[in-house]
Amino acid sequence: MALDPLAESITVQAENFKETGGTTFTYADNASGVRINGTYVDYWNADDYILIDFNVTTAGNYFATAFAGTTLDNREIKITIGTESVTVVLPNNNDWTTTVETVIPGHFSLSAGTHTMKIEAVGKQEWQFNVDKVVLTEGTGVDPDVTVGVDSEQAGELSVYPNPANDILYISAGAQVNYIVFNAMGQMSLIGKTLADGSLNISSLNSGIYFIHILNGDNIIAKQFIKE
Ligand SMILES: [Ca+2]
Repeated sequence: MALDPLAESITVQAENFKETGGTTFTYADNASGVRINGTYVDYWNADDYILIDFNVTTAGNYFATAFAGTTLDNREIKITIGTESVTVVLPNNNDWTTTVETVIPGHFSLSAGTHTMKIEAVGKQEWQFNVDKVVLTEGTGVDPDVTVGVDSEQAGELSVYPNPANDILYISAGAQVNYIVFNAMGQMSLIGKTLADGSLNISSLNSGIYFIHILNGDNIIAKQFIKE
C-alpha cells in the first residue's frame, strides 16, 4: 500500500492544442470551432475536438483526470490517445469559468516518447463544456499500489488529519482545495472541494484505507488515510 513518490504525472494543457476540428462556431478563434480563453478552451459544440502533443518519459499505464466546467447536464468528453479511447459524462458544476476534476474511467498504455491526445465533445448537443487540462497519472487507477503521481517535496508540505479519522478529515492546505477520494480498490468514493477550514465530510465512507488526491496548482498530491 505504500505510495510511490516516483510515479509520473503529466499535465496536458488544452490551450496548447496544435490542431482543432469539428463544427463551426461564430465566436471561434479559428475556422473549426473552439477558442482559447485564458487558461482554458471554450465554446465547444458537438463533435469539436482538439489535438495536443505531449511527452511521456516513463512508459506505463496512465489514468486520466479531466478538468472541465459546464452548466449543463449529460455533457460527454472523449479522450483518445493512439488507438485507446475513453468517454465519460462530466458533472454539471454550474460554472463555465471554473473547472472541476473528473476521473476518466479506464487507462492508457503509453510508451516513452511523444504522443497526441485528442479531446473531443461527443454527443449531439450544442454548448458542451470548457476544458482547462487533462492530467495523466501513472497507474491504472484500480491498483492501490500505483495510484499516485506526486511531487514528494510538495507532498511533505501537506498533511491530512486526524488519521485515522471518523467523520471529518482536514487537509492542511490553508485554502479550499479540490479533492478526490479513492478506496483501496482504486474506485472514486468522494469528489469535491473542501470547506474554508480545509475540512471534508467522510462520514459516508465505510471503514478502511483510502487515498485522497489533492489538487495543488498543476500537481496532484496523494495522501493515504484510514476511515475508522
Ligand atoms: Ca489550461
